Amino acid sequence: MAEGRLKIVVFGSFNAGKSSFIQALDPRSRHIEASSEEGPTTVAFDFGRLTVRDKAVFLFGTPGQERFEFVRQIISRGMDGAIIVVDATTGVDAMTRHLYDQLKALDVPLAFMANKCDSPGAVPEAVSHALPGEMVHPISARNGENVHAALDAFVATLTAR
Ligand SMILES: Nc1nc2c(ncn2[C@@H]2O[C@H](COP(=O)(O)OP(=O)(O)OP(=O)(O)O)[C@@H](O)[C@H]2O)c(=O)[nH]1
Ligand SMILES: [Mg+2]
Repeated sequence: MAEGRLKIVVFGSFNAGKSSFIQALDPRSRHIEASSEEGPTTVAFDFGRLTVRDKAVFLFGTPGQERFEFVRQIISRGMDGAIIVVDATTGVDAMTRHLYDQLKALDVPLAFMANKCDSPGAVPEAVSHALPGEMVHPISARNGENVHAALDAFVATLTAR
């Protein structure tokens, strides 16, 4: 970790809410998107920054579409921690598992966000059950619920290392 700075990279399946999560944490964050049938989709990256526990936290959001593997590889360089955003209305899918396996192999500190908890169809407990032993924080990137507390808890684990 560079002194006083943390690079945290946000991963997750297409449409999980990665860009919305970064937007909720930093309203001035920047996003590079293209239009798709489901609305805007990230084609390069998101960038946000905020201060957490006296650290300058740099948040990089990745594209969720599988074909952007090369973008995820580039953005991942030098990360101090990784967050995987899971859509709690659809649960842990194959792409989430693939990202999880890749990050575990890198041995990078990792936390999960079970997103869309404002939605009546969200089942954050199912996300936790599918990921035994992992930190899973229920959040809503849409209304901002628990996003700052969840990031704060993750940063606490990074700075304690
Ligand atoms: N109900 C609800 N919808 C959400 C929430 N977060 C994101 N969404 C919606 O989910 C869709 C995808 O959100 P994005 O933030 O663009 O997701 P993403 O993971 O960045 O998507 P890609 O970059 O295309 O992989 C949008 O329609 C959002 O409005 C949430 O907390 N609750
Ligand atoms: Mg996005």
